[in-house]
Amino acid sequence: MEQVSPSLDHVPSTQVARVTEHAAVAAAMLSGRGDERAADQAAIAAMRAELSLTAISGTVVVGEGERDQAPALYVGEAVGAGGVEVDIALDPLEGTTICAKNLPNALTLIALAEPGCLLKVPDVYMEKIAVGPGYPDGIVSLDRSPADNLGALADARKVPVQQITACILDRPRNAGLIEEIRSVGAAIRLIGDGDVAGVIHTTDRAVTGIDIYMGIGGAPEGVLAAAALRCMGGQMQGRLQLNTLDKRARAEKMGLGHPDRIFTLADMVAGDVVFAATGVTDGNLLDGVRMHAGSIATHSLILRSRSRTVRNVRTRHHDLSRFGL
Ligand code: VTB
Repeated sequence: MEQVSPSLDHVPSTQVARVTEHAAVAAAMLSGRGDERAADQAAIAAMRAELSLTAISGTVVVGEGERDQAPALYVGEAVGAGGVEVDIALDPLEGTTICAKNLPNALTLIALAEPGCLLKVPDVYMEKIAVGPGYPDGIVSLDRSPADNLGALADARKVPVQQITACILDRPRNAGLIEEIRSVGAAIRLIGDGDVAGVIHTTDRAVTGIDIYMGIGGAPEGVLAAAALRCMGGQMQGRLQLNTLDKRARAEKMGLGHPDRIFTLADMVAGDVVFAATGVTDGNLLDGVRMHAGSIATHSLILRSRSRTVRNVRTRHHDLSRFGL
């Protein structure tokens, strides 16, 4: 019989789901407590513990930071119990502030890809533009003005631009963009944090009301968002914000090419990828963790690019010892 080498296909979705579920429960136990650091640390520890039981030989390529700044899940860290070789992008708690304040859309995130298939980015900002599936290729681009991009989207949807809603991080660095979008008459959903959720929300505008994600957020979050879009369909571009000599030098050392280079979705994530997200707090697409007497409920999205499988997984956990309870 032909020998089939183990691949990402052999990593069960449930095993990947457990990683984000465990981190979500740990974070949720501290949500609304006003302590971002405690929630983040709990999520990191839980994700790391669950990864250590997962049958993979993983390398973190997008993680909690460089080895000297992050004690756990740092870039380059080897994780897993041994098995299929994968590169990993993760964010044990995307939206530490929203979790601490118990606001919508805090998530735990992980993406597993074939080795070499995730873009290694420094921890800098990235200008992003993303739309969901169903539009002609190249409908939006960072090369074009916001007005042109919104106009193209409105034309494709056969609606006036006033019916387009862009999701943007509420930051002074995005103020110019916000003004420009408002001047053409489109609506804006301003979010305090959590732009991976913002990008994912473009994939289901009927539910979320978001047509397009725009503006400057974190580069690691850009790669994670690209992993989700690769599985769900959609288009995305990113441009690193290398506004200091030090950042330029770091990017050059990482072989990222010209500082103004636009990265396409395919540049950010290639090959097969498995993506998992679990809701920590309630959100537009995922419910947050619910604690019940004797059980805990979680809601996750598990995606696989090769098969375009979209799993919406609601889980009741009765073995609470797994979460240290
Ligand atoms: C960005 C964004 C994230 O934090 O990294 C942001 O991509 C940080 O921006 O989704 P500031 O430095 O301006 O706070 C998030 O919103 C949450 O991690």
